[in-house]
Amino acid sequence: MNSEKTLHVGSPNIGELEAFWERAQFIFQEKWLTNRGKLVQQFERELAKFLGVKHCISMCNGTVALEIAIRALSLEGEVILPSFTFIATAHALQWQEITPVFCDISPDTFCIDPCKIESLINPKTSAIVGVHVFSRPCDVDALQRIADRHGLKLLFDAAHAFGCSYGAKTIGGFGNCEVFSFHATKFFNSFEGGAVTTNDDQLAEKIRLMQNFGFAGYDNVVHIGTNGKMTEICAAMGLTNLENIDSFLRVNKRNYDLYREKLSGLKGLELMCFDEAEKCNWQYIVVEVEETFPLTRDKLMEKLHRENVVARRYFWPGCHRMQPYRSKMQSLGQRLSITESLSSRLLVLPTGTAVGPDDISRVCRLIAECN
Ligand code: T4K
Repeated sequence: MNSEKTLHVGSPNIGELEAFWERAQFIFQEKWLTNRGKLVQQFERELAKFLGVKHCISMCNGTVALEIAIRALSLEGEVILPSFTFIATAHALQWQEITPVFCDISPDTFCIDPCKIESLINPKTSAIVGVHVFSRPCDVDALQRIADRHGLKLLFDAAHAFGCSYGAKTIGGFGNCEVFSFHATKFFNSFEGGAVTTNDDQLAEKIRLMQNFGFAGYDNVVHIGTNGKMTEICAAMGLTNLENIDSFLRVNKRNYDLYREKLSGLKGLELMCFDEAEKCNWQYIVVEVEETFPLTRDKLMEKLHRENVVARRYFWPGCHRMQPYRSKMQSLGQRLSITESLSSRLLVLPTGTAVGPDDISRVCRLIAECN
């Protein structure tokens, strides 16, 4: 067994623990653990400010945030989304008996390809869900134009894009609403957590009610709802990590630059690039393993795993080839060629504050040995 330190893709970014312990003490002093406590309220205010959006409604996780947003927008029938995403995006729709209609992605952004959407629209279509994959934004303007032309709702899954921008505007205020995940593995985490952000007052009000069983006051239920609440300890973690966001960013950028330097010149291996004019969280180190590389992507991953480098092949094989959705796609006879090709060639490498320069040298040395 290899004794070298295990390196993970999703090792959490954790801020100053002193500040976290202080907040934890405050929670126990107040004896207020959940149900819109003071820390959750502060968390929502600070996040809305950070994201430059009017409303931020915190949630227990990103999946429930998606489910509530979908419900609050009254989506039904069919919804168009990329297959190249974490399975939660598709499940959040199917869970509510809405049919996910998978669309191919653009090879330039790895996000839903606006040119391929309109042929999928029919009278049953109620919305488009764009996913800002690996910190890079969707073509928001093109998606909005299509949504407007066909009278469709537009929702963004922004789980990967906290602190990123589109057209120099921070992601969070686009479409009807955007949904974040603050899972441990995300750039910005609150252990588990999520949020829906929007500039629409009425939608925000509805989402807030739905997140807390529809309660408006102690005994007054005015809406159907569920339990999507964030706890105080999660807000404590979120507030602490928000204070440390700049240092997370610095480490991620340093790591990205090191990977770029050490992987440059390797034949058949392409590091995913970012638009330097946009804000980016640099949380994803994604390499494309081309046919000219001596190992296949899967063989390279196996080699790295044997050496305790837990690289991940997100989002292989694509939601449309996962068991719950596969048979439906087969019956439609549809293929998503870019999704299928990219998902068989992309590999995500470890980064984040738990990964230092020596670790990156080790990962790159292992990759270079194959070349
Ligand atoms: N939309 C998108 C586009 C998403 O990517 C996600 C979640 C969602 C929606 C849903 O949001 P949430 O409901 O999760 O808030 C992980 C995460 O669990 C998931 O949150 C994330 N996307 C997805 C991309 O990655 P897995 O099944 O790959 O997790 P797991 O346990 O294999 O962990 C990933 C790596 O992180 C491992 O190598 C171990 C490491 N790790 C993990 C945890 C939890 C750590 O080092 N420390 C930790 O505490 O899904």
